Amino acid sequence: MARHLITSALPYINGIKHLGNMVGSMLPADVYSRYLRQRGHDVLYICATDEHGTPAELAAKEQGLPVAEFCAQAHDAQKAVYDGFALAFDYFGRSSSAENREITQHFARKLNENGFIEERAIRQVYSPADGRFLPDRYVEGTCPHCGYDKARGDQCENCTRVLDPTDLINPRSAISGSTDLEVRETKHLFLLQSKLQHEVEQWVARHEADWPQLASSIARKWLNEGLHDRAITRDLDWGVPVPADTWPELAAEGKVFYVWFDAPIEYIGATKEWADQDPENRDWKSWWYEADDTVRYTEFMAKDNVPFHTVMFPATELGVREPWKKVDYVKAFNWLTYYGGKFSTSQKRGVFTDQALDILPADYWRYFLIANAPESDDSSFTWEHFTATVNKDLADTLGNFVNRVLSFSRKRFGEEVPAGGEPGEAERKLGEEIARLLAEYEEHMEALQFRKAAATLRALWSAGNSYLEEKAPWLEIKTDKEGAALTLRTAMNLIHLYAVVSEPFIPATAKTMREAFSLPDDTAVWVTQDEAKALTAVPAGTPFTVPPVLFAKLTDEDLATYKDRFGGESA
Ligand code: B3M
Ligand code: ZN
Repeated sequence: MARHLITSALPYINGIKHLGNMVGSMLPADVYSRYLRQRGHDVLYICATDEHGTPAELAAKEQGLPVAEFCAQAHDAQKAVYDGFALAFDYFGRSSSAENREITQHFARKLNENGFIEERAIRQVYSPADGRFLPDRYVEGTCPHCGYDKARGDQCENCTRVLDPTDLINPRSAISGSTDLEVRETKHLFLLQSKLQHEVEQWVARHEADWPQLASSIARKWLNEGLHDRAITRDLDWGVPVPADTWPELAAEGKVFYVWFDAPIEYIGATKEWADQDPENRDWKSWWYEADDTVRYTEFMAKDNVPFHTVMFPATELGVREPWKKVDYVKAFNWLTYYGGKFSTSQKRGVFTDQALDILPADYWRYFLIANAPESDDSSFTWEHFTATVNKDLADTLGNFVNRVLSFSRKRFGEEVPAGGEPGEAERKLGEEIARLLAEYEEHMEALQFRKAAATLRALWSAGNSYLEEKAPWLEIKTDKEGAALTLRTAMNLIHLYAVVSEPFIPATAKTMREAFSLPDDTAVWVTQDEAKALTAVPAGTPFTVPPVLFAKLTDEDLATYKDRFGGESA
């Protein structure tokens, strides 16, 4: 048994996330966490809302709310959606917490003591019309690299390059739209990443062979371009304040840390929040500080976040010169597109997570998204693909199997699992096949190959269908009642096995399947190879009920409605 620390990229507070965000971070982290818990590991899955920075201030402004109030509401709104998706976080925190403030300030003091922070006077965009400095997203303009005309001062959404507001061509204020901008001098703290380049390189070199190629290639690219010293403070009202004991002048000017400085620290902060909420979790530090080899730390994120997690946050952690746990495995994702185009929060294109749950229960989305996760490449969401997958895999292959077997058995044998004769060649073959697929499924899950795992899960469901077609109990019963009973008992055991092993993907449906059987003591958390071969966990005589249809078949009319509501093509 190992201890698994798992984090998924912290969703920005500025709005409800779309399906692309969900599939690239929180959902696969949840599937993985659930799987590891079922396999008996000690898992701590931590996430939080990322609440600082200009996106939060701008979103609050748009809603006419004070930032703190906006964030509190937006946090609850996001949390409700994640509950709806059945994301089983151990804790879902807030980067604006007191815990994060404390740890972020501690990190900054330590970096300073160790010579990795320097105060520098820099030139910043100032807007006389707005009466303030305009950091990051407060400035918009044309990207100097790709020419995209809605680039923001911190990063170009189009080419993903990290920018400085003064880089933008034709800059304008995102608050007032004013183009009357000037550049003024002001003091900020710089993290001297260039001094840490060598150490980060060595650290990456020790780990990259284990990482997926997408993560290591991005880390390499950043290291090859060289680590630059970066301003880690901003002129904003909302953020972790620069500690006055160390930088009295900057603190008096109201400077706060840059959101990307405190956001990854919130992985630690949220763990402390978790501990502060419940005295039973007091050992929080053992996950992070001087953590021994039994703690394996896995991070989930989309590819635009990879540089921050493979290079910059490790640089921060290294520079602190304290034994904070660093990531072991970086699971990075490409983009999920909407009909080949971009999902876009700012342009409201695609399907948002709250809308998705309005349409259909979480399990439909969880399965479809993971089965089509953009792992080795971008993948495209289309309503055609979604409805076809739901109908084929969920409604036919799994749902129909479950209902057919249980209803037929009830009709012919009553409300208890029938006994039937001794298993024969068909059952032996089936058991072998199920055991083989289960081993394959475990292998893919352990390798964090989610698409392959989903495909194998589907193959497990299919194997049940093939068995049923081969034995055809509805014909068998006419000549060999005992044989039909055996077939049905075996099929019911498959249903129970599906309930156990499908749980990471479709937890609600898994629960329904499991609860169809009144087993006196159903504590099975996983299925061993021997159990998979035997298929006898549900013995004859077990009372059962027939659950309502597990997955509704989506009609052409449904498809037309979805396309009509969300647009069937990318813009
Ligand atoms: N909030 C960016 C994003 O949501 C950022 C991730 C922070 S992870 C520490 O894509
Ligand atoms: Zn660009």
